[in-house]
Amino acid sequence: NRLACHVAGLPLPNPVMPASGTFDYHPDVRTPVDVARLGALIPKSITLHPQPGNPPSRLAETPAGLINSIGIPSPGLAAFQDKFRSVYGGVPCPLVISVAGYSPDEYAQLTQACSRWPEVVAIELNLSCPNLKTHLMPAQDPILLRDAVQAARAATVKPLWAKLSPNVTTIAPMAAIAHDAGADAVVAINTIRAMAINIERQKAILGHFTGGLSGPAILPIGLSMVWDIAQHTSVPVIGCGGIRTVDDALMYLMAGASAVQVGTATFAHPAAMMDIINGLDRYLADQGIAQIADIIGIAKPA
Ligand code: RRO
Repeated sequence: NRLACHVAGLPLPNPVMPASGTFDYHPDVRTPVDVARLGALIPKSITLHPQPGNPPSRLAETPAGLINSIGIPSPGLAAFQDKFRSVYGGVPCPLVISVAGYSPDEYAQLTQACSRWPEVVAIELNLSCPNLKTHLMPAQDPILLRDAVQAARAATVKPLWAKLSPNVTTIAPMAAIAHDAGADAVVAINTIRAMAINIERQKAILGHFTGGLSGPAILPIGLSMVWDIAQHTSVPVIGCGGIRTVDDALMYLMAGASAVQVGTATFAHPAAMMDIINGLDRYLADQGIAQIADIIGIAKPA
C-alpha cells in the first residue's frame, strides 16, 4: 500500500481525513464517502457540557469563501459517551476524537474520557475555534496553549494532535510550544477570523457577527504556515486549509505535512476525499514513488 503513512509514529492507511466538523459517520446513514477508505475519521469537536451553538445565521458564502459561526453545538460528554458504542463501535477506519474545552481541566476530562475507547487512535485538541464568545483561543496565547496541552497530556497515553489557529503573529513558535507541552503533532490551520455585512439590510451576515473563513482563499495561508512549521521546528504537522483537489493535497505534503484534512470541500462534496485518495495513489504510481513519506517536505525553491 503506497498510501500507508505515519503521523508522529501513528500508522494510518492513508494521509487523507476530513477536518473536524465537516463530516460525520453513522452506521445507518449512507454517504458518498467510503468511510473504510479514509485515513481517519474526526467527528465534530465535543465539549464537556451540552451547548446549543451560536444564533443563526451560522453560515455565509461570500466572494472570498465560506464564513462560519457555528459555535460548537455539542451534546456534551455524557450524551456523547452514551451513544458512542452504537455509533462508532464498528467504525471501519481509525477514529480521532476532537475535543474543545473552556479550561485546561476541561481538556483533561474530555481527553481522559475519550481515550478509553479502543477505536480511538488519537485525540485532537481543538484549541482554535474562532467562534466562542468569551474566550481567547488557547492557540493564540502561549500560556493558554501550554496549559491546555499539558493538562491533556497528563490525561492520556494516546497520541495528541493540537489544532492551531492562523490568527497568530507567527505560527512555528506555537507549534513548538504545543509540542514541548506534550502534543505529538499539530494541525495547521483552523479557519481565519472574518466578517461580512449585508449593506442593504445594514446587518452582519452572521448572527455572531464574526466567523471563520475557510475554503480555497485560505489555501496559500495554510500552506505557508505548514511550511513555516516544517522549516523552523521538528514538529509533525497535519495540513489543513482550502484543500479541494489532489494537487492541493500534494502541495501540503510537499510543504512538509505528514497528512491532510479536507474541510470545506468535504462539507460541499463529501466525495472530494475519495477523489484525493485515488489521485494520490495514481500520482505515486505514475511518478514511480514508493510511499507517501518520500514526498513529504520535498518542495525546492523556485
Ligand atoms: O463550531 C464552530 O464554530 C467551528 C469550530 Br469548533 C472550529 O474549530 N472552526 C470553525 O471554523 N468553526
